[in-house]
Amino acid sequence: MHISPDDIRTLFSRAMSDMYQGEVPHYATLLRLVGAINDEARATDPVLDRRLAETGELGRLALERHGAVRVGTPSELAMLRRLFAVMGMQPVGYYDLSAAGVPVHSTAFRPVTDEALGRNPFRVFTSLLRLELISEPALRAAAARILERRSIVTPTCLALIERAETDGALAAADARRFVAEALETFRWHGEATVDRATYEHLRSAHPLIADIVCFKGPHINHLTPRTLDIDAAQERMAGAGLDAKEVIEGPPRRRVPILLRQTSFKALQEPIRFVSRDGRREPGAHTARFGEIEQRGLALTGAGRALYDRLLAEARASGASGTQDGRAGGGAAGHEAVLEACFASFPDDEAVLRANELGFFRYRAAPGARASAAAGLETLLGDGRLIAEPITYEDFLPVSAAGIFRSNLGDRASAGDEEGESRQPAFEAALGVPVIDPLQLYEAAQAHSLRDALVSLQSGEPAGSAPAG
Ligand code: OOG
Ligand code: NI
Repeated sequence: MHISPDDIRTLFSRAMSDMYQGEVPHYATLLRLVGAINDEARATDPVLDRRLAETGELGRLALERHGAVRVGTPSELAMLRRLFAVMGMQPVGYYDLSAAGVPVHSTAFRPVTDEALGRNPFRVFTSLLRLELISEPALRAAAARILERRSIVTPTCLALIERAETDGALAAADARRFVAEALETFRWHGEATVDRATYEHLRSAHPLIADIVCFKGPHINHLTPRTLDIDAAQERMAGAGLDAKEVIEGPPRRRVPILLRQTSFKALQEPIRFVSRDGRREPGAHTARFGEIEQRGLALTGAGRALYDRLLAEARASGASGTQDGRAGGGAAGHEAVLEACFASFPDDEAVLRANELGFFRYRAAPGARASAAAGLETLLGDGRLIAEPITYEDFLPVSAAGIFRSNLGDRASAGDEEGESRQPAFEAALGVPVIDPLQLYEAAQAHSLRDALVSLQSGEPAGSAPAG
């Protein structure tokens, strides 16, 4: 019996969560905190609770999380593309973080259909080191040589990936073995593959380079559960013993949440061991792994996103410095006040956001409602026969991601990459396929839902049960 990629993804995301709770006990604390806050948010806001149930978001809420990993070479990135494909995860979006002084570019592997997202939206933000940004030629060559020597998937994992590729699916027993083997790729290894001097040298080029190059593989560096109230989470993190970053990344708090707001607890210092020339193990410490929380809101259209980017840039220019170094000029409250003032011109009402085409919406027919093909959209929405619900943003934000990276790398500021030219073609060549444009996915989801809703209004049947044709 074959098992669907969606089910393999759920097995995998559960296994990753269990593994990370064992590796980073603070993550277990974070999960408990988010679970409690989500229960409270649903209890105090029945409208929100009903909508979560009606849109199918409730089922995925407790499952929902993203992870992040970093690889060193194009072939490692291509290998992860094949591994994630077994679980129905495709590369969506391109994020260039070098403009923010972080020497990587990234994509997110995630499910792409409404159905698969509804089952389990687990995503992995995956970054590829840009070795060419190491300016010292000898160090660059050394890093490349170290990376050449490692292989990030086990032989059994590779065999199972190949089987899934040839057969188009995995049998249940193979799927379970695949999940167990895939975990090995992302497990933490306290043993560095290099000596202390090499580690320090790479670290001095950029802490991220040492994290990517000096270990056996791309250890998972955080997992992020989804909360319904990130302000409450931020407030209560310290009380739960978590060292929260100073400000929440992304848009300000709003009545209609948009895009993505994120906060994190700072990376832990973990013991590691270096190899030394005489074969002995030498103790050291490494700081890379952390925990993050996010609140997801409305997916914005191209126009909505352009407005978001402009207002965020204005906020940063006028002193909301959280995204610069994790610290706000006037403290967290000052940061939030500047953001809110700058975002005052961003509509904060669902109907206005929809009418101005700033966000994407999913349409459905009210139960039992009928309408002729001639009735206009606004009429149907106005009299309640047609219902529009915000489509959840499933992706990431480059400025926020840079802020998250930075707050976990000792807030190290470094010069941006000055090249004007896009590196997306090079990234896609490494990946072996083009990345999917997230806007096209949201547009298609909106268009399909509207078409189905209108069909069902005309037939009086839910779209799924209408006769094919
Ligand atoms: C990835 C940081 C980006 C997010 O949620 O924006 C990220 C990393 O630290 O590797 O996870
Ligand atoms: Ni993250």
